Amino acid sequence: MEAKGKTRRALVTGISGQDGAYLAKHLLEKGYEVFGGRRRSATQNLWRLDELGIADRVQIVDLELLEYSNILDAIRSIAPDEVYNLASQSDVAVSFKQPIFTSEVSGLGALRILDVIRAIDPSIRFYQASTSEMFGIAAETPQSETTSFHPQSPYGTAKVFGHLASGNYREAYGIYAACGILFNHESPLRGVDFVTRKITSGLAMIRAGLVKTIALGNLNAARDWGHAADYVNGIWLMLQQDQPEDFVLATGQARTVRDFAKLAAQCADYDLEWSGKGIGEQAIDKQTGAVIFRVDEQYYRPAEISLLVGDASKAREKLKWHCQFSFEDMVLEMVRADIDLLKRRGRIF
Ligand code: NAP
Ligand code: F7E
Repeated sequence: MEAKGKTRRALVTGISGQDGAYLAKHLLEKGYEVFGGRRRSATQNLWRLDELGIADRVQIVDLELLEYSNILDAIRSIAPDEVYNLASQSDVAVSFKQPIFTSEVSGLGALRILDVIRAIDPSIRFYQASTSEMFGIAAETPQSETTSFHPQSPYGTAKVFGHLASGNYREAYGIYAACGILFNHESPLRGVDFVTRKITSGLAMIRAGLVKTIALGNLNAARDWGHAADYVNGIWLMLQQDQPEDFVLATGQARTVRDFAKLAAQCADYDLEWSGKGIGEQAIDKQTGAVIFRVDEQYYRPAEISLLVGDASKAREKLKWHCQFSFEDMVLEMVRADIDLLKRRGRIF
């Protein structure tokens, strides 16, 4: 809902992350005044805003999700119309090593914001970044807004908490809280530890002679991979409805990690020969005999989800949301962007 005669203000937590950057750009294009919440860090980590050319248009504010008083001060001073909670310890593998920290940030962090909104201005609209990881060992395929949750990681369980807390504040206090249950979405701005960017950045580094091989975990895991630039439009649309509701955003198509690696290698002009199974699987460059991909057990997880694929019918019908990028376009863009990034800036980040 647009406040008449007034520039709308949005606070985006997790501004230094992939989605924070794309959403900030989207909101600026919609005419918002954008405030980006960033936790304190000794190093400058706003390179994604630079890459999108918006670094000087986003107002950066201190925002640590572990600190209630910090959230209170930020929201009180900004007086936003909309808060998009994208901040999270979002790495599933890391969540097994840091389960308490992950739950504090990715679970309780959402509740801290909700409670600040309840206390100071319940008319502020709130978006919570929920995830397909909540489905875990899924009760049905594809997964929709009505599929039950069975998470397989501390990250997934923390996100279930944030999701349920948002629903509770919606029902108990009438707060406009909407959760986007987003399936994996990628881009050239994806963190390098996630498998897609690990592959595309790894290929760029192999081409530049900086590394020899990319070691991966479970190549059979299948995910529903979309493009982050498409998904932030869906996120924004969720806060523009008459009533707050939860929505799945997904492409409806699943591919394995191996499928992604094969296509990315093709985009980087490698002709690979795959052989072996399980831990012995590898892919060799037919031209040089060099091992480009191999499997390493250290990247297996204590609990894995073999397949996640989403049904975004509700978002397509109610939000009129749709994807512009195909899977093939996205993989090509990511490979080209990493090759270009290495040339321009001399390193991958
Ligand atoms: P991301 O790139 O990992 O960004 C996470 C952001 O959260 C970073 O800005 C990070 O700051 C910030 N953050 C971490 N801990 C914090 C804390 N204690 N206080 C304040 N900020 C903190 O994640 P993303 O891919 O953009 O995803 C955005 C959101 O959507 C996340 O909540 C994620 O869990 C969720 N999600 C993502 C996907 C996906 O496929 N990308 C799918 C479903 C849901 P630093 O830069 O300082 O680390
Ligand atoms: O793993 C497998 C891995 O780390 C995808 C986050 O944004 O999306 C993301 O979580 C699959 C898994 O993403 C490697 O085991 C194989 O099955 O890229 P990922 P994720 O765990 O799906 C969801 C929706 C979120 O909400 C999260 O925040 O790939 N895999 N080999 C590997 N994964 C990694 N990272 N590294 C490997 O070497």
